[in-house]
Amino acid sequence: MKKFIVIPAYNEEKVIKRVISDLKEHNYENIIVVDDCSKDNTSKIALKQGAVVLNHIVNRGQGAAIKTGIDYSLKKDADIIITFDADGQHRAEDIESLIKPIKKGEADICLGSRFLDNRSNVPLYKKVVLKCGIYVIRAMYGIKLTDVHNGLRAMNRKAAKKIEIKSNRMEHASEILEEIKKKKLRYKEIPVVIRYTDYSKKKGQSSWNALKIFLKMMIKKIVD
Ligand SMILES: Nc1nc2c(ncn2[C@@H]2O[C@H](COP(=O)(O)OP(=O)(O)OP(=O)(O)O)[C@@H](O)[C@H]2O)c(=O)[nH]1
Ligand SMILES: [Mg+2]
Repeated sequence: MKKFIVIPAYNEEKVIKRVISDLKEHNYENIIVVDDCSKDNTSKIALKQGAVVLNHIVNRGQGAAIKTGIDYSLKKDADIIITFDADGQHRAEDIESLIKPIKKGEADICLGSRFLDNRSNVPLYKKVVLKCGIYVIRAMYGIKLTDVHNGLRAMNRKAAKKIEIKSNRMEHASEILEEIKKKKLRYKEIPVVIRYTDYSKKKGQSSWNALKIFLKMMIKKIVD
């Protein structure tokens, strides 16, 4: 089965080399970095590491970057597409268990969860926001999950074709969940480790941003 790893990236020159080499060490070949008009050397380093680099000419957001990467992978006949963050928070070693149910034909999409076990050292403020998100998603879409904003996920070709990502920015994560429900895709949560480093904590989303994502989502739901 042809596996493609889609990595949305924005200003990740400090860690992108390690992220790509970790994937290569685990024998993943089709590594697609979608550089969203980074101001640093992310593209250059990713290219040097042997990734395919797709460039947005303006910054469009993580959702738009994932869509670009998925469209490209489908054109290249991908059977399984994995979305993987560029900031070093995801582990290549988790991909094998993530894609297992897809390979066996038991799921169309597998979602990584950091809350199915205690291996991820999630900061308290993140935990609170993410746990609240669980109830929001349950109430809005009727989907019961333990982790609703995890960038590590894998989907088969059918799911990748059916899921429409219209939100350019971070709201795409909940949009994907809404699409799972709407398009009646078979989904499964798989335990994964999310690494919290000083770098990722400094660079990642603030609680305020997370709150804004949920507010935007609710507005979208009301307007739709
Ligand atoms: N293409 C693109 N990627 C982005 C953008 N913003 C962030 N990213 C990438 O998306 C991934 C996740 O971004 P984060 O800001 O860490 O978001 P997060 O992991 O959901 O939040 P944290 O748990 O706080 O780290 C990283 O690989 C970033 O480089 C953007 O505007 N465009
Ligand atoms: Mg992050």
